[in-house]
Amino acid sequence: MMKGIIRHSALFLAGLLALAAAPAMAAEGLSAHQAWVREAPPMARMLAGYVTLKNSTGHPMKITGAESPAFGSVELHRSIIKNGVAHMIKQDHVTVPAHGKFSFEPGGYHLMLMQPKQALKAGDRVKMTLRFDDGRTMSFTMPVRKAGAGKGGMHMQMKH
Ligand SMILES: [Cu+2]
Repeated sequence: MMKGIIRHSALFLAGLLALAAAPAMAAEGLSAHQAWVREAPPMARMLAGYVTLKNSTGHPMKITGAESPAFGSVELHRSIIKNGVAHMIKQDHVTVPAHGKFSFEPGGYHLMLMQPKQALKAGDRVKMTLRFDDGRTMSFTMPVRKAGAGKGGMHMQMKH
């Protein structure tokens, strides 16, 4: 009896470890890549998060919202330049095309992370959950990084 319980626990633990090690996947056929949150000054009321979503299915997937335990609220935003001025426009939804990808990336779409519950610095990790129009969700972890710390220039984001 005891032996059986121990074996069961070990299997359960192995399952948890496998889950933790697996690439972020949910709403089957969708995967999250290169997720990160841009580090901001400690008093910042808003941060931006980025991630590329790949859809390996034959149908589009519509994201209608997002939430994170690290923030009071999360919105889908798009940055545009209009008459030489940068604006951010809230999006009701964004769509990951069938057999395609959608990127939240600097200068374009981003996850607007509002009312941080505590100051975040490079090296911290936050959990993000995306909601889809069919009621499914997808969760993944976003590490906090300094802008420009990764590959690819972020020079256009810098202020001189
Ligand atoms: Cu924004």
